[in-house]
Amino acid sequence: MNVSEYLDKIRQEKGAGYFLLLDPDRLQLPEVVDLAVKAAENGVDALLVGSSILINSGFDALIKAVKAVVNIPVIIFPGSAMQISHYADAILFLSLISGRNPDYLIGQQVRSAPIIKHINLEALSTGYMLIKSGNYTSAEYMSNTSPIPSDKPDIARATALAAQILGMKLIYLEAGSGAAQPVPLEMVRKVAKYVDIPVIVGGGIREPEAARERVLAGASFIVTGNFFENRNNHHMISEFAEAIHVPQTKK
Ligand code: 1GP
Repeated sequence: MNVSEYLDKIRQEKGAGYFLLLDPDRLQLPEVVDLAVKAAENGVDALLVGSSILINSGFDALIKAVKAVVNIPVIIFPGSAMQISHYADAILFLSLISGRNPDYLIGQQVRSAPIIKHINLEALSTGYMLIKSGNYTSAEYMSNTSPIPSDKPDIARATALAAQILGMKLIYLEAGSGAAQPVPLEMVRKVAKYVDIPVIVGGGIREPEAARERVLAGASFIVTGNFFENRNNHHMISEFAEAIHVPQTKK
């Protein structure tokens, strides 16, 4: 079973899936490995690995180390074409469709596509949409793009639909790591209702309730990152997993 099939299975069996983001720039290798093990033991369905800059070297070594200790898929969530590793199970092949910077719409993809083919890495075509969250985020700065205003769900759903028609397989609604506010429920609801492809929601989710509300609004996958960079919060991983795994009958 490839990662795409695994993700479909998670949605069917659990209603929605839980992704935990490991940022190599924010945690040291032993901390990453420790968090990965706890995530896998406490209901996380897949690990995302990536960073908006990637200051720390050793991307390959980090993914190899994580793969050695977990059985759940490790999926690259790249900040740029430089973040590719053959140790990963798949990569979110992102196009930043909320922005109008050609480098992040197609330039980085042209650079990375031949490498992805060469190492035979599964690529999950993803329409990546930055949503204004209140504060100025790293993703916004690094991509040199404007996010979609959080009170403009119609722009968001039209953008997501365009991605679907272009053949993308996933939508990622992103408020940005450490966002002051997560993507608003109304926007999640309108986008999820308008497209047929699964919607990932991340950025600024710090409470299980906020995660569950977004699943009930139609999100198929929830991402948390920042919150678990604090070791004191690790005991809450299972609470998030329970909140996110809402069987279809309860939706
Ligand atoms: C960021 O969506 C992810 O790209 C996760 O965001 O770090 O705010 O949880 P947080």
